[in-house]
Amino acid sequence: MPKRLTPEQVKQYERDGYVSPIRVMSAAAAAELRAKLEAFEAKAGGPLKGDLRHKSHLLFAWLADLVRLDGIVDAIEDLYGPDLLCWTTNFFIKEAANPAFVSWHQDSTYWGLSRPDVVTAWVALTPSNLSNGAMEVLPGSHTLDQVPHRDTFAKNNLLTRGQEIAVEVDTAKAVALTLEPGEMSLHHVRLVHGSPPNPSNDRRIGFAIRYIPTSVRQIAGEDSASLVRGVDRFHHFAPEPRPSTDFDPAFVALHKEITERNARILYRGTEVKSYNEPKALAERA
Ligand SMILES: O=C(O)CCC(=O)C(=O)O
Repeated sequence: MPKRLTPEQVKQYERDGYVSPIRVMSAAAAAELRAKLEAFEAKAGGPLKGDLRHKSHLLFAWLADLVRLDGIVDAIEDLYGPDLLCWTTNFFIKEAANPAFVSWHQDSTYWGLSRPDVVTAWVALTPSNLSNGAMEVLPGSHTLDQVPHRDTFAKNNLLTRGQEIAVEVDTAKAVALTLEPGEMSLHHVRLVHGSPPNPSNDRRIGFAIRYIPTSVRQIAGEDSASLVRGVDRFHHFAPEPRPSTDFDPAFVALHKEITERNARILYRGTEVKSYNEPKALAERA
């Protein structure tokens, strides 16, 4: 018996490559998380940038809690079993009235993971809908193998390399995953997805948490991950500690080291060496 998903939702994930929406916290709790992010941004003098958007659960204790939230991890366990790592996290923030977008892509393209047993929990901290650039998916496209992508490094593309699918996709079949604050969608690493810009007068904030079973390996370099449930009998990833306060200096140093190593995997074969380089920042600004 699944812990969090219904048997129909498990079947839907297998058939369509996604499940949405799933409530994981109240709207008020999501608003509190948004307030914590924006309190940090107010102090920092602007939107979260560069490497701070990646593996942010190693910097903010409240995100370390979020990646371990039972309401999320129980659903992941229903799909991939009891031994689970959070491989990475990424903020997808679209500012109000901003051209930032996400091109059609498969997540698996540059991640270097040994098998496509990887699921993203995309947690909405604001509404995400047709008026502010909600994520759209092509149902069933996760059953495709890895398809070719081309790197565009387009300025307003929120993806690391501005990568886009280099084959025809039938966007007429796309489904928008509309979410209220405190809801999440789940999507498979091979599912073709993307999202248009946000023309609305408020930000659209999503926090993408990438989970893998402990048996998955990294084949493109050294890597680390956070055990969020069960036991790691494989030790394919260096274990990451859990911060108990925000911006603990030891964690700031560790996060820098880990995101630099991570960027070397994601940007391999290009000139870019870090999320903080001008080329990488241009895409994320
Ligand atoms: O936030 C978006 O609109 C797209 C997110 C995405 O591509 C992902 O989570 O893999």
